[in-house]
Amino acid sequence: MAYQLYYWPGLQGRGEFVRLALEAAGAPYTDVGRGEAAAGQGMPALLHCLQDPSAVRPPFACPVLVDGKLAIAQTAAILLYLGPRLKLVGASETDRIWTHQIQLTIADAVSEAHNTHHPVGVGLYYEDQKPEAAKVAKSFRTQRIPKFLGWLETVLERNPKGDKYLVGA
Ligand SMILES: N[C@@H](CCC(=O)N[C@@H](CS)C(=O)NCC(=O)O)C(=O)O
Repeated sequence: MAYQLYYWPGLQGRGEFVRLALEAAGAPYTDVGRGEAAAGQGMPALLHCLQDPSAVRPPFACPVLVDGKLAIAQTAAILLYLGPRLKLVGASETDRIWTHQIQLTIADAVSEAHNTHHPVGVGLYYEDQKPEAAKVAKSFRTQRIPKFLGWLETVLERNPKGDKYLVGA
């Protein structure tokens, strides 16, 4: 059965991390938020997924991946689930947990990038926090991006199986 991805239509955002994995593996999936409401998809379906009052384990935010009866939120958790199923990660626990560490670090970078535009409040408009955003953006550019990218370069260089992939061959 095809996977269902629930993510905001019109932006790549964190949904893209899940799309990239599904696309790389050629896995069948429906990008529900980008579908037509008339076909039971689009925004109504997305909002239902996020706000379904009958969900015992409701997601906090999207992306959400649905596989049959299982609904998983949190990008890194979704990729932890998909990795072995799509054969995008090594079979050993060591490889899988290392890959997960890398993904969580990338998620930290994404969060910090988002924070550069919303340093005072996530719920406030960027226009209302421009001076603070400029300060945070400067330290993000000069300190944090180099640290994240430098670490990823090191991971590539130290991969014993070559520098094409972060983990394994
Ligand atoms: N840590 C979560 C963050 C999820 C998240 O912040 N999703 C955004 C879109 S990229 C959202 O819909 N946020 C709504 C909210 O936080 O209220 C993940 O990596 O999936």
